[in-house]
Amino acid sequence: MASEVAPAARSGKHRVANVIVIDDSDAARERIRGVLAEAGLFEQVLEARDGLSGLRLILEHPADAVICDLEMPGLDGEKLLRAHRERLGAEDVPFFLLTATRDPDRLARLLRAGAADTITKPFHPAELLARVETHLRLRRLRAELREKNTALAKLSTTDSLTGLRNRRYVGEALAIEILRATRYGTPLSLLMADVDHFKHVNDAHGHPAGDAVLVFTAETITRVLRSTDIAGRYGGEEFIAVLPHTDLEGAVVLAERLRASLAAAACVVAGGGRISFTVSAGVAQMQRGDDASALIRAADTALYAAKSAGRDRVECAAAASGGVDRGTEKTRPGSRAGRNR
Ligand code: GH3
Ligand code: MG
Ligand code: MG
Ligand code: MG
Repeated sequence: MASEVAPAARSGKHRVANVIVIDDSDAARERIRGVLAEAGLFEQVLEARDGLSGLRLILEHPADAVICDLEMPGLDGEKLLRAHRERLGAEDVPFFLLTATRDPDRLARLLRAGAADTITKPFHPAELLARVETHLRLRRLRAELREKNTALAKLSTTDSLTGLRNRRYVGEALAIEILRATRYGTPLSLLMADVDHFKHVNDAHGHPAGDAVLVFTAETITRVLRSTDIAGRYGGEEFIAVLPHTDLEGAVVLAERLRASLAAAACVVAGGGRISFTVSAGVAQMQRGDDASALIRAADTALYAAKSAGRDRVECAAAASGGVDRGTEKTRPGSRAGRNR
């Protein structure tokens, strides 16, 4: 049994989708419907005249509020309340119980069971509305709070210029991926890339053009990497990517693809100018016993080797022999650089 509430509903300030009204008294339901329609709180009123069809409504229709009679033959309001509490996604939906009882213990039990409020029968329209509105307002505020928290969490883990993850996020993700790789014995690699002579880009084309190059680099990184890789801006013109399930060889292929892609492309900046630039990259594979900073250090050493060897190239930290030493190996014409620990 469903009834559209119109046209009074259209005037509601904060209308939400629907409310379920369950009462074995036709007169009571009619009165509630009238009060709700007058206030225009809901788009739709779904009604049930007994506990069983009320239960079906509760389980089948996601509601924004439930107003339910406590005393009904068969399934009473308390049983429906408990069923509603268990419905997935209903945790935040206010459930009101209408009751003639004044027994404080009973009322307390209903509130403890999760009722948003109890409303004494025979109810006064203004009181019913005030209680319902209060809980709808609280629900709306909670939803806003959740949204703001999500936005804040995103903000606090995102680099505002490039939209990539920031250093803090990647650092934490790396620590988790190291634990995972250690636990499951899967390879894990880390890539560090740095724009070559970036200071010159800023000097020659201006800071906004430099920013555009950073955004362009970030977009290329996102395109080249797998969706399971975790890429971030490490600082200034330095980028980092955590590569789960990737050994050194795979990481070199990826880094080389990134390097070649950027070397071949040009970044178009405001005014139509095109800026060609290159990056150097260092990659390292996690060795037994590596923590996040050891792995970052290894990739950074390889990056430094790529810079010393002339830039626009990829270098990798050599796999450790016996877990003691890890040098770097060239992948394009370049130099060897050692890393001892
Ligand atoms: P190398 O090839 O050795 O990496 O030289 P480089 O010029 O790229 O490196 P250097 O560390 O000397 O300079 C990095 C420059 O990056 C200096 C700094 O002003 C610039 N920079 C850092 N963050 C930003 C940013 O957000 N936007 C812009 N446009 N420039 C930035
Ligand atoms: Mg009744
Ligand atoms: Mg640089
Ligand atoms: Mg740098």
